[in-house]
Amino acid sequence: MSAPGLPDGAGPRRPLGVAAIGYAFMGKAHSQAWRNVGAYFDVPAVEQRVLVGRDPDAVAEAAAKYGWAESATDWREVIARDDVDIVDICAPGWLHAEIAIAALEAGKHVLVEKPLANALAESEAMVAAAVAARGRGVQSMVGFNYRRVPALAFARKLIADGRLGVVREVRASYLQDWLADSSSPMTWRLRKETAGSGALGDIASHAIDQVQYLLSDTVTEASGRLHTFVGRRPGRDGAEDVTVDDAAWATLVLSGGALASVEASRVATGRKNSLRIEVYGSEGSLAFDLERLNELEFLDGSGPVQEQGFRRIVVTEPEHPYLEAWWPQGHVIGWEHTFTHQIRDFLLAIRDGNPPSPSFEDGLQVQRVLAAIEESAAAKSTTVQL
Ligand code: SOE
Repeated sequence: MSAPGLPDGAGPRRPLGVAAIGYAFMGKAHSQAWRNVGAYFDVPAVEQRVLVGRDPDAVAEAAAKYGWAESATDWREVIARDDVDIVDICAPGWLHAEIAIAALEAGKHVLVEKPLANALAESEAMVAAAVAARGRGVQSMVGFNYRRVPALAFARKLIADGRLGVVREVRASYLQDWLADSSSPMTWRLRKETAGSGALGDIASHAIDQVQYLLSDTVTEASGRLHTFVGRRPGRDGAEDVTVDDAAWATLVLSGGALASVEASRVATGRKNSLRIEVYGSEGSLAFDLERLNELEFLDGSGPVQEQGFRRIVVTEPEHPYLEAWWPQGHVIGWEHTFTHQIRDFLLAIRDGNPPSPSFEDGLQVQRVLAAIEESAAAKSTTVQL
């Protein structure tokens, strides 16, 4: 029998065994993707073998609900199992490095939720483990799922095809309001030791990844500002200090000469999940908002000027990225589909023996930008070269 998930050798493949670590919001989102991917896309067969979490009863309940054959509480035992080929890490960021490195060393393909880790040194160690594992045919990927929004994948193609000419400016903002209420309680996402940072690592990371992804370019300079508006929130034993930012702003310079502004907030009252991206080029422009994820605004500057203007493309045609697998043309998809697309691409990369994208190196590059913004914010008004 050939190795699971690797290109065919002598015999038939067995399904790839998957373990997911974490069963909260992201574990739930990834679980539905593992459950659905084979029904819609032509990918290697997978089996949802085991879901891992700390609370035995809660993880058993989640496993039964989300389609996992079993549950477990010890991730170390799980990554040692011969019937586990893929480890999907949906646990909070402070656990990413330890689990990912151990899983890669055990020869398991690894998908890890964004951001890659909470600290730069951890991310560097993860990249070293990923590079060593890649040499043994073991793949790794970081889950920036918005790369798999069809409209954004299509936007990248339009930019790569030169339809915007030379890209000069990008405005990227990711605004949410789930922390706008000052009485919202503490969570692990508001403590530096568990989350690393606030809006910066949680959602500015998506915006920064998009800027680099859409332009196929790299940030080389950053200056930034971080702010916490609600310094104390109700905790288990009374009011507790919030130790991360509520909002983050940055200006970035890309190696190709474009400038980008990035703004992220989890206290932007009224904005629910608005990842908004505008790209301005010498010959055209694009605009996208995640709250309307099936749409892309495109201005094609090649026609007569009196006929120009942004037009709304409804990105629901089978010719658009990922969409031929879903519904007849014109039928919209949702946020959860991006995770299914992500797993589709991960499985095809494993099947073909190709490194998936975004790689841990791409994740590290985002971490470098986050660290530069933090450094600049701490120094108040310094521009940091990457
Ligand atoms: C919370 O802000 C959050 O769930 C992020 O952690 C996700 O990455 C983002 O996709 C949606 O918002």
